[in-house]
Amino acid sequence: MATRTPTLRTTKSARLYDRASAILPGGVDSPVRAFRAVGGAPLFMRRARGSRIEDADGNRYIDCVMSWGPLIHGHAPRGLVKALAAATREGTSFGASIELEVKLGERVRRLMPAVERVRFVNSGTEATMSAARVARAFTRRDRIVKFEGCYHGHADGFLVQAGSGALTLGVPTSPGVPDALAALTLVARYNDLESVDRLFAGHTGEIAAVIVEPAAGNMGVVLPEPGFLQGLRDLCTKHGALLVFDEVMTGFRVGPGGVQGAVHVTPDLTCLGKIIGGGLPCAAYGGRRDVMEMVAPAGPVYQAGTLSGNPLAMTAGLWSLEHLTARLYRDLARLTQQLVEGLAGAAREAGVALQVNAMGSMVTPFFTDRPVRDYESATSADTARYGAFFREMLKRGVYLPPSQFEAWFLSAAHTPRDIRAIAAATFDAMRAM
Ligand code: HOZ
Repeated sequence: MATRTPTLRTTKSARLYDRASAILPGGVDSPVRAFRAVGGAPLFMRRARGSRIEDADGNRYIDCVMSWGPLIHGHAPRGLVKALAAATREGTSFGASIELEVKLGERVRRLMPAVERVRFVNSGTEATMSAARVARAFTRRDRIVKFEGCYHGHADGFLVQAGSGALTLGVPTSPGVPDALAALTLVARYNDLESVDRLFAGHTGEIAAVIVEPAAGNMGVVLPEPGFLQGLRDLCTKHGALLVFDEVMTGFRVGPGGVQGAVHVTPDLTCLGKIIGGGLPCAAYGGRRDVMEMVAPAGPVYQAGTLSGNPLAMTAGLWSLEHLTARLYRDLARLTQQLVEGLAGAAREAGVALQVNAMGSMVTPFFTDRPVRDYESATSADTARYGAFFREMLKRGVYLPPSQFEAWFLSAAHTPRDIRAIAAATFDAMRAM
């Protein structure tokens, strides 16, 4: 695809945003959508298919956001749409148990054997919040260790030095989180086992769990260094704390078994979201049988949900997991490699300092000349440059995450041609910035 002339008419999006701002706080339902970190008026989308998304004004883009990760098969794959239409005819919600929950649960356990028992919920936030409660009840301890720049949804205890939208908006520790609760969250440095060791040493017998994105996606993509995850496993075992992998982003994304399957480190609990719902609201937490048996009604830890295990979400999730093949991951790995090389090559030619991090089909180009391995190096990136890049790419028909501190996602619907177009647009955009 030739890169297009850089003009963009967004009159309808602008009008919708005006209306939205009079009813929704900040005009959006999730902060990153407001484009505050990249400037320019936010887009309203109206339809998407395959690797393409179309805004309210009819502009079409190659989509590198892909709904932030769930759409590993692309937008609206025919089979999924058909399965959902059939499921809808049978009823949209029962608030009662259905066979699909059992099927999806069994499928999750096949792909991720550490998930011996699973509970379906509606969002990643619910999954991590519930996992923390279970870990506290199981260990009878209150403190949780998280990592600077990791994001585990917006429950109170996790909005401490958080990544994703919280970092983008400059509120990594949000007002409204009571000090008493924030004090129970201890913060360590990603890829720094000593910082975790120090926390265990300073809080003997108090730490219920260490929660980590085993490959971080919410400060942009940051990879675990060799030995980091195994080191966390060993420290947790030594100190009687639970290891919780937040694989909301990476689960079924970096491989069928998530990061845990790729690096052979077994967490006690795993949080899942995104792909597990195939684009519908669905998430889950699960893990060791003895720990999960704490969850009501098997045990005393209360957690419930009217729409948990919803038939449409289960249908989409099951379809999505049933279509994960070795070939899909091979193709995605090739496309990702092509994208990494395309971005790096374009930056080199344009004389722009860029570090490209990638795992599975998640990619982040950081505008910095330093290798990015933790929060401190991620935040050394030039966010103003990313904003300019984002706006130039939009004009050239490529829709990127409207923040430096997010992952780009590829899907089975992207083609080598799409990637060539993204690389060509990158070169043009960098020259125009
Ligand atoms: N939590 C998602 C991944 N970082 C982004 C979605 C959002 O904040 O709207």
